[in-house]
Amino acid sequence: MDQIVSTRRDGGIAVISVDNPPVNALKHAVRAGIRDAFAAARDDAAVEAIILTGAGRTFMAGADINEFGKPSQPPSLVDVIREMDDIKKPTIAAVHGTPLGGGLELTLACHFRVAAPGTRLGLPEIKLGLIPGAGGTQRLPRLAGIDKAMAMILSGDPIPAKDALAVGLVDAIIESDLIAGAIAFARKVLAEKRPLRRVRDMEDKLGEVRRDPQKFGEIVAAHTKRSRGLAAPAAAVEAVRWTLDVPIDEALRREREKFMELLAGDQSKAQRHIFFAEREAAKVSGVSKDVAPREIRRAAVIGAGTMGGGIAMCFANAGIPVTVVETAADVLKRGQDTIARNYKTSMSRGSLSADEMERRLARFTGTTNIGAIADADIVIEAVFEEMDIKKQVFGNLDRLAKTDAVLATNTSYLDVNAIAQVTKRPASVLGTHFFSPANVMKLLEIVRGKETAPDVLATAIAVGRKLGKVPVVVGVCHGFVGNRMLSARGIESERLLLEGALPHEVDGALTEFGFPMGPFAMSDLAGLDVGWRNRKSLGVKAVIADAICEKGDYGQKTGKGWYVYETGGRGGRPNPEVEALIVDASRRVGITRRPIDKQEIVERLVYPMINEGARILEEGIAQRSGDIDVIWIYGYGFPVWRGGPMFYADTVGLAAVRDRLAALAKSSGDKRHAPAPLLERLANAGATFASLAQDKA
Ligand code: 3H9
Repeated sequence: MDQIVSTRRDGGIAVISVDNPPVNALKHAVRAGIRDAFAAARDDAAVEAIILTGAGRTFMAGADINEFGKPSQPPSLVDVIREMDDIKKPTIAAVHGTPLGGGLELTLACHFRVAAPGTRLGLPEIKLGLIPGAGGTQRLPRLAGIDKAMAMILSGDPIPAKDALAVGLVDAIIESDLIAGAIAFARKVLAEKRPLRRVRDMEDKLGEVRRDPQKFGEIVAAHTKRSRGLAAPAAAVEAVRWTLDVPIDEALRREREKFMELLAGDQSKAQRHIFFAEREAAKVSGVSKDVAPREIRRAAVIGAGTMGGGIAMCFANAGIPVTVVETAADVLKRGQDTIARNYKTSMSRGSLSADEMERRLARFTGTTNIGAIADADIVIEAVFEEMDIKKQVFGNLDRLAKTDAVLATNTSYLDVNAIAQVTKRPASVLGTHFFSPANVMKLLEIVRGKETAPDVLATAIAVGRKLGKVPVVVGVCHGFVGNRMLSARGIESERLLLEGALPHEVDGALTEFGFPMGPFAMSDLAGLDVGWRNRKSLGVKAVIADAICEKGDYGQKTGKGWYVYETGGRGGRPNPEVEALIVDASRRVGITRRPIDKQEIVERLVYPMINEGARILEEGIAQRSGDIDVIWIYGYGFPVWRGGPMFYADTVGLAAVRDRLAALAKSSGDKRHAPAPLLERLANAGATFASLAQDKA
């Protein structure tokens, strides 16, 4: 334990090093160790300057999130920082890896900061539903200016060392050995007798906004576009504003108070749950840590349509050369043109440089010869969602791919086992369910077939991460986790219309709940014809949706669907023809329409999803409830501050969810709403979905 924080001396320079793998989180022993080490160096007359650094892969990546919600043990980080602030010898933070959150706040209590190249510095608290709680909202604006600080605090995204240097957050980048460089830097500071300015005393960078208070509003507007429903961004803005007109000690006290308030709130609990759930999702039963993923040097994608093209872009973006195979030259060309257009759009928006675009484009090889997949380490088939076509492609892949290649089918619904069976190597086959647009959406459902080998799964997870996705492993069933739950939500949407709600009311209730859009706006975006074709093939009817399609109105692409879309206008307005259709449909089925409030709408759409989630858990299609939450947050826009559907159910109380579903099953006569046995059991025991994971641990 006593080695967690150690001090070594190099002449008059004390080097304090923190060693708490994996990310040097600032747990109690670390905080106490840093405080003691600084006090000892401060009181040692032979020490002239003090360096703080982190051992292993990173400087301190923040407070220990595992300690949140438990009784705090002194010293707090605020106490440690207060003592560091008063040290009269030069203090220097030497950072590498990811100095984040409380870690970055520690550096702001030093007189100087030096960084290794490749360091990424940030205040990610907002992603946990928090604000920086150890001075970050007061010190970062003083050091880097309000605009930059606000961007960092509100996005939570880290910035590279060179940007940090440009804004004054670090004083030097050390190209050679970090510690040796930091010691040399310290000696220079001593030799030049450089003044020791505390960040808390710096005022110059606040001047511009103080003189022009309107600027503050402009900065806020630029950085708060995506904060609907969230408590932390508003708190962060308020806190940064204190830099302008509240004495720093009072501002620091208030910041701490706000931090504690947010920490105790439901939103932060939900976001912390997702932080851990996302990492847990990478741990898959039957795939131990020592299963080595196969090496992926080259990929191939079959199909250059919307999905295939998007998936191929993911590989090219991640630096992996990719062969795109199509059946005909003109289809291939169309796909390649779309890819090039997408990159050009990113370039014109400034998110991609021309050089980088060229590098990415150079990683593509287009061909109509499927034999070209022979050198690919992973092949992803992304052809039509039709079993026969997919089976045919897999027959070819089996014949042509390398013996150790991973063979993936990109599918939203189909039986991966049936596809694997047409090959002589079902152990190498799995499903990948990318979400559209594949180059943008973060979620990747990885479908484990009954024979998929552990190292094949490990490879898919590793590839997913390399592509910047959040991979979640699921089992085989119709629609896997996400779409199967989405279908459960769909059951009630048309019924709500027949009983008295209108599309914009249903959508409005869900957006108010926190979804980016409701089911009707979503199907207008996807195209109503997609669902219509699917229903026709299954022989099912949706009275109102079918009637809209029969008019030739397919949503946004035809200018009319559930809503009417004016050219150039943003979003749609209610479609009077659809409203007439709905009212007429209610009359025909003999329903007297009634007003339906938002709460009822949300319950009737969200609870059936939770019910289906419970079935999915019980069948083992998802390994844990947190996996389902991650899927819904990254793939379907479930509000992150509600923690995903299963976490949300735990918050509401499973007995209440169960009772509501039972009542719904009775009133609708729809057996699908009958509470799932797992939900019933947990509700009776007064337990939660989260408790299932604890039982397993
Ligand atoms: C804060 O600092 C509040 C202050 O303002 C005020 C305080 C008063 N705590 O992600 P990885 C674990 S709020 C505990 O797979 P990577 C993680 O769970 C905090 N554990 O690696 C995982 O464990 P396991 C602000 C943490 O290389 C393992 O480390 N800081 C913490 O892909 C590896 O993580 C943040 O929000 C933590 N803070 O990414 C930083 N961080 O192996 C959050 C990580 O058992 N962390 N773990 O699953 C990150 O963003 C990434 O983990 C990081 C590494 C970039 C550091």
